[in-house]
Amino acid sequence: MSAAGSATTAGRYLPTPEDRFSFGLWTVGWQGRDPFGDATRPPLDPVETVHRLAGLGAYGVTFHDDDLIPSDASEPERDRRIARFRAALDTTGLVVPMATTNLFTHPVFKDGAFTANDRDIRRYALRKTIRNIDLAAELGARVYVAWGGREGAESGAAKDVRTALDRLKEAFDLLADYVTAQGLPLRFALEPKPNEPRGDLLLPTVGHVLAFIERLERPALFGVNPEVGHEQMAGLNITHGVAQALWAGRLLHIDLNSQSGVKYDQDLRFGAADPRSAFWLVDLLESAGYQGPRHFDFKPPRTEDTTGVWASAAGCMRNYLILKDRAAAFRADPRVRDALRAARLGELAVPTAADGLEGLLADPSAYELFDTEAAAERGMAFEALDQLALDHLLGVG
Ligand SMILES: [Mn+2]
Repeated sequence: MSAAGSATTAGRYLPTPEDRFSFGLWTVGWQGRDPFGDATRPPLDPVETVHRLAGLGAYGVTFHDDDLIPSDASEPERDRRIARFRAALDTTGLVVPMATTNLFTHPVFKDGAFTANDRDIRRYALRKTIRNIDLAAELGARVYVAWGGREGAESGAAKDVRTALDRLKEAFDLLADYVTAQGLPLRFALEPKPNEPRGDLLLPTVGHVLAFIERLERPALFGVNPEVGHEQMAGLNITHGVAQALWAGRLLHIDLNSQSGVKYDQDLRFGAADPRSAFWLVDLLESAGYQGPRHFDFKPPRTEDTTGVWASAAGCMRNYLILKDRAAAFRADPRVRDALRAARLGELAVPTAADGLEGLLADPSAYELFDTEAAAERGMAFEALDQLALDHLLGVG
């Protein structure tokens, strides 16, 4: 390929605000501190982050309360920091689609926040959350994410899980009462994670969150915020989890990153470690007409300096756009349409018994005359279909 050709190809994958890419302040702002090593990078000013993200083509920025305002800041200091942040948003046109609360860093939350055994800590956690909900709404956020980073346990008797779920329900019912009473246009997206930092976390997977929401007093105000790596840490298929959230009408937000298998939470840049899984996820989000932000919750590895941080952020968006392009080419390929037909995807869309239970019971072809041996002999033709997907993913479709 000529140099001009490469430049043209690169230009095709330049993000714009219409792509609805957003980043958390804590992602590019991660200083590389891990359980074994100190920070490798200096702190990033949130105002600089807003300008850099806008320059890269992002449309949104998100934050935990403590990312923007240190928890020990005075009132005037808090106001000053919010004013600077707001001015940067106004200058760049970046929006705040989502905000969240840090209920995990301060030692006070070592046994959890909404499910801490200590009642005073639970009350403080609720007030801290409500204070940031007010700021989130002021800045125009429509989604409030809740990740219970410390809601869990390392040992069996330390947490009565059924009672802890009562307290978790109580907390979210109170928060839903608050936004309803204040008339705030916010909905809550609960974020599952199986473990880390606690040995085991409550609401470990998308499925647990979907079931939990059904027990809340105002379920219409709740949905899920799946994170790619969190489902993969549990060995689960993220695309299937997101599909079930969409099916339930509860995909309010999504955290895109990547992970290489069942291990610690890697938070690699989107598409980096698991491009095949990322391909199917992008294919799903785009074909399902998901309208929410494409939010990157990743951590540029601590090997990177500040230049590497922005290369990593740009890579998240570039990989999404490449995969979107590859998925669209896959769906448009006439060979794929034939392969989908051969794999009988259309038949899955036909109700199994539109003739009703009576029709099913009266139909001898459904049982008495059904040739199980002949049906068992039919090949499903999935391999040819999957190879076409892989060809498109690898750019030779
Ligand atoms: Mn993560």
